[in-house]
Amino acid sequence: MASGTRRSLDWACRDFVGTAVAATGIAAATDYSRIRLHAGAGSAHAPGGFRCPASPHHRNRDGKLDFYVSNFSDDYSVLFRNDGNGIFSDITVQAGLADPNIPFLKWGFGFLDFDNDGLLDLFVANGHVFPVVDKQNWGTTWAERPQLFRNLDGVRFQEVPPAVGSGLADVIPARGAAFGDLFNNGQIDVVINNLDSTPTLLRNVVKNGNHWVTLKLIGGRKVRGTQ
Ligand SMILES: [Ca+2]
Ligand SMILES: [Ca+2]
Ligand SMILES: [Ca+2]
Repeated sequence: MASGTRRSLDWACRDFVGTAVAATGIAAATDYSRIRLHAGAGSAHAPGGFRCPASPHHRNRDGKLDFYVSNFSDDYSVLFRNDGNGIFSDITVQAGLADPNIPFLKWGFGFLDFDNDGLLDLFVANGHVFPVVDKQNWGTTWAERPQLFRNLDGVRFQEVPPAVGSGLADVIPARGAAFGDLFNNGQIDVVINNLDSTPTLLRNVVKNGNHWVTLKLIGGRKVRGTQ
């Protein structure tokens, strides 16, 4: 893991080729060289006390939780691959995630399988902190569109084009995002919280014939695997 301080907004652990659960924190400045793993506790720590659960119950394809950190504008967010033994490699460029998000100020994000193909995709909520950027020629804006990156093969991502009239084309002052299957139709939707304005609900309307399974858990807390 390379050292150096960057202005980071959000970070999370996730096996981006699997189905693990992530937790996020907010960091004003992250020195990546100081992020450290506590293998015994099954968690990772970043400066400022942010903790990322890495429960062994979260099954994934290689069993190793990877890191993603969202950064300020004029910088790209970073995807770290967990190589094991406490070694993380910056694979952002290799994954195709560097150039597309440099102009944006990235906040909340999440790995979700929006097209139900078994590969976790990446959604990022964007929005600048300085309204004055709209009066400058800095190549960025106060309100920004969110970004969705399709996971092509477990290694590379490709941005989904923001079709005119779709939620991906809306420019909003986003600060965070939450994910879940609203309407219980097997497709993950997104709710974005915006600064000084109403939230944005992005309904997933992808139709590709892929399938899903919904489980209804029953029983009390003593039932193994339901807690
Ligand atoms: Ca992994
Ligand atoms: Ca997918
Ligand atoms: Ca849904």
